[in-house]
Amino acid sequence: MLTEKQINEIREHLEKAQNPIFFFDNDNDGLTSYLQLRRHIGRGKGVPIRSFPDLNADYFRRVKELNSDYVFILDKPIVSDEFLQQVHEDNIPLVWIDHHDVEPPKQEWINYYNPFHNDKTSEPVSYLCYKITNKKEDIWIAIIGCISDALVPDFYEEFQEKYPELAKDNPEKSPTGAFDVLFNSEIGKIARILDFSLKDSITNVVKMLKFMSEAKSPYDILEEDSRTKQILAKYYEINEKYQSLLNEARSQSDNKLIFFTYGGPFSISANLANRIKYEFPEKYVVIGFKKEGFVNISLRGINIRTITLEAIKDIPNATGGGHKMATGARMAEEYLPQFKENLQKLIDSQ
Ligand SMILES: [Mn+2]
Repeated sequence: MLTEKQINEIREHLEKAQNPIFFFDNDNDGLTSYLQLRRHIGRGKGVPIRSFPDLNADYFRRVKELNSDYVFILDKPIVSDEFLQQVHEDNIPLVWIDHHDVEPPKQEWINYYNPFHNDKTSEPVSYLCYKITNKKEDIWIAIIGCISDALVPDFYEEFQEKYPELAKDNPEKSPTGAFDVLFNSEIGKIARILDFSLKDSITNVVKMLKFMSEAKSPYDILEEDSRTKQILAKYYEINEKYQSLLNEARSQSDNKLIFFTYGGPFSISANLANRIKYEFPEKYVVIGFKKEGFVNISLRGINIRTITLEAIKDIPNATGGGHKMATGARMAEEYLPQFKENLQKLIDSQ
């Protein structure tokens, strides 16, 4: 966890920021972290990071365009040196909050916060943001981020008291429990609606962010009106694809390793991987999204961080990393068979 001192420092940065820009990881943890901070101070612009593996230098353009006086980076483990250098040259304060198992940046001017470097814990950034803002009316937003990142937080019961019909009773305080909520409750459905809405066009994402920065309750999202029409349409569209991809991935379940790749207009690998892992907890799950000669891969399983790093070792230009039980990797598509073979060997020797 972050220390009280660190949390106070972040609060002070937020108060000082008059026109901040928030770059956030393009998933529910990133999104709900941004939403909580934005709703807390009532100002600032949010930009989901779609570059992988790092926040690349092109994004600095947005800092200029918006004339930002503060840069926040949420839930993104890697940021390009070029981006950092440009922020530094323009003398803009940078606050970077992350929870991944990575080395801290060397530059002393960066205000870097990561619970992992305090006590090896890795609470989702949305959890940290809830502790920073302390905004009870946004508890549902924090819950969406936490369950999407495999945590049943200490404020779950409070959420359940407030929204009993959206919650699932007494989930175990484990990743399985979090996914039990994610896949078997109304708040889980709302989480998927938001997650899928991040896959929409930039124009529609901007509209969604505006809507979400003003939404009064989780019910606003379920109710179809002019503001939610596109969000729900996107949800139905992606959900159909999601269900059919799930069926394809399930059909590989007689192996210890479920290895499944697909292509198409959007990636929903993390979501697919979480769902398949939830259904087959004893298996290793590897889901790859193929695009333009490259493949982005989500991996789940025991010791998967070690396994992932080992399996990409002899693959040219492959990148990968993440958490103990959940990682991501990227490589050229031609190396997929080799990668699969490496994984199979490592898993067999577990
Ligand atoms: Mn994330």
